Amino acid sequence: MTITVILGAQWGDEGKGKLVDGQCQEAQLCARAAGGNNAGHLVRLRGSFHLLPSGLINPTWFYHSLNFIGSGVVFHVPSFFSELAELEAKGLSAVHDRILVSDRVNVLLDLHVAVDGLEERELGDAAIGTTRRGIGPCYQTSRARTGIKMTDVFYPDLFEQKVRRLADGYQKRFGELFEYDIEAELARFNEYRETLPKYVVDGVSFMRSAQESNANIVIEGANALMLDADYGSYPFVTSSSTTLAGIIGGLTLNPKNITETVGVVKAYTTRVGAGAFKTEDTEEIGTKLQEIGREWGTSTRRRRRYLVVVKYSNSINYYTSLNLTKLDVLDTFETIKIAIAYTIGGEELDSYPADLNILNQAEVVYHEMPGWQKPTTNARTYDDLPKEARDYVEYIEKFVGVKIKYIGTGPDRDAMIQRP
Ligand code: 2SA
Ligand code: MG
Repeated sequence: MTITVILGAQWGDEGKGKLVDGQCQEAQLCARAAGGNNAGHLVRLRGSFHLLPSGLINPTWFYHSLNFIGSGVVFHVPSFFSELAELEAKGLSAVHDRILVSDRVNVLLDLHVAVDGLEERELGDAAIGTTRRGIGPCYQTSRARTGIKMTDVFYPDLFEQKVRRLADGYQKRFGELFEYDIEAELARFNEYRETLPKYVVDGVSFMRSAQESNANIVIEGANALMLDADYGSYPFVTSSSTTLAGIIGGLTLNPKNITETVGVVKAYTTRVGAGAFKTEDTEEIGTKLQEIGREWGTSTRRRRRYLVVVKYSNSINYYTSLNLTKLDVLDTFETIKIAIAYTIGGEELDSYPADLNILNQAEVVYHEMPGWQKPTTNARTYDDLPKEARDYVEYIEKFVGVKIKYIGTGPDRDAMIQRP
């Protein structure tokens, strides 16, 4: 049995999907632990999916594998069904038989989606830049103990009472701005009450059996460490726990069973949404990274610095290995500039600071390395890489103190170097 946990080590969009995809080929179970339909994978089949685990989406050749949405996830039922329908429309069969959902998930209502937009609006200039999918409000009601759990759905009166209570509260808070069709939502759940049971299982028992059954399990982290509600660049974070701890809790894993925790690190850094980004590069280099790196998201911001963040993220997740992605994006750069420390008045900060004001004052210390200026696209073995590229890889390994086991060298599924 193996459990491989795959986590984004920066602000998301590191390209976790490819590793998850590869690892799933040997797995019997692919699971998600936290977050909701704000996670994302853009796949070969040319769809974009946000809630379903990748094991269900990508491969056409491991129909035998099961997929599981764990208790820590906030679960938007319409997205669940529409993503399943989209997969079927693309010709994937048996998707309905290969996906299960924990009975302990919090149900993300359209009510939460409405509130997400209003809260962002309320924040004005200080808006978080959320995905507006209701993630924050759903985790809020969960922690306020007023949320809707999956089990509530099956008690129509209780369900209605809880939804009405929530809606009344938001109506008071937002007045006319709160545009929410409660009757339509309640009516949809009359349908879901019939269609959902097939997928819902006791999440704790399910994970216990899975771990006792000798299965190979791949766990797909959602979002990334720097978006973690406690350790990320607060308040510009998501509302879930995106750490290894969130994975263990969201899925009830026996920590001793975890065989590998892979941190996925992009060869350069980007983020979407708001938040302190002092050395963001909007000039030539940033633009070039964005173009070559196919960072198409209109709101994607790009930067070069990152090693301080990766080291910090390793102090939280204790990766057993790293996956460096999109190395080929750096192929044409003359020099590679890596942020290795923050200083204030010449004194080095220990780590990524909790206080973003301190971060704003800090100066960034860069380490410069010569670029390789040769194509690495489609390199398949470590020795295929130019010496300068290997030096870069080894510099990161030494700095972070974790082995880079996987190196992504292009968009193709097999454009990945795996080191022993
Ligand atoms: P939210 O909606 O409350 O979770 O937003 C809060 C902050 O978290 C950021 N955020 C993300 N940033 C990058 N990628 C995200 N998800 C997908 C991905 C994107 C997709 O992993 O690729 O589905 O295409 C993601 N989710 C949340 C957001 O920008 C806010 O800063
Ligand atoms: Mg994305």
